[in-house]
Amino acid sequence: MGPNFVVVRTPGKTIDRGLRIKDRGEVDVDRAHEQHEIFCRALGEIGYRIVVWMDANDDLPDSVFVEDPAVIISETLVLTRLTREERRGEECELEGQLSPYFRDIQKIKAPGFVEGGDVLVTNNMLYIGLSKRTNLEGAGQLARIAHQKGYGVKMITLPNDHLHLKGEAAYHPNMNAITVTLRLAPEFSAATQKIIEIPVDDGLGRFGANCISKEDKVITTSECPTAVPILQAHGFTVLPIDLSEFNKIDGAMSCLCKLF
Ligand code: CIR
Repeated sequence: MGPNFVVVRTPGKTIDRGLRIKDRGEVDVDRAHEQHEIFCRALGEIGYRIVVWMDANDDLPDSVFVEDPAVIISETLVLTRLTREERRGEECELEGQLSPYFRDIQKIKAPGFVEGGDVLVTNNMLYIGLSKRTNLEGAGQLARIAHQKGYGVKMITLPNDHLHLKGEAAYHPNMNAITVTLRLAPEFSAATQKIIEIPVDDGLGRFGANCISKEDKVITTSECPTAVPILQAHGFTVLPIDLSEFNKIDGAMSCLCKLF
């Protein structure tokens, strides 16, 4: 149950020029590369197989965040439409790499915008964040595709200060659980999965609910130590890693890969 494969992309030398909502300090490019390698190793350690490892593209500083140009709903690959001009082009590159794995490929069309980071896909629902990056038109197109595949849809309007829905939530198929920040937990009150609430604040720990699991093993961000005992109490074996350089440009852990 749940995905086995992963696509990742090496960060470019221009990763320090990544978009950010607020200044959280300079990105150390070498450190970002080291952290990315550790992250990819951790994915392997918990049981994922990296089947696509894309080369860096220095012309697209945020292209390491392969989560955003696509949404995967079971056997369907939906190529999204990224809001920021600086990121346009990432969709085509990801399409070239991922389309051999999918028979059903769909696209979000103008004037719709969707970013994969706003879409939490569970076994029966799509939770779609309405944000500065995902508009109602794009979310509506995605909802129609999801309904055709038998999924329910819930749209969640995000607070202005947060980039994407998935920065605050993650789905854990094998544990039938969703980790979510305290402030967004009420949005998941009708979920059929167990809800694991993670307290975070805008400083350290803001991506504490965004973690990646396989079976009972979970990779968490070391910036949120409070998540560790909570996850352990729910039966997870926790592997914290440091992603500070990506966090500075608003990247949470799940942004760095696409699971399928
Ligand atoms: C951006 O602003 O687009 C990037 N600096 C961060 C993207 C993070 N992606 C994600 O949360 N899925």
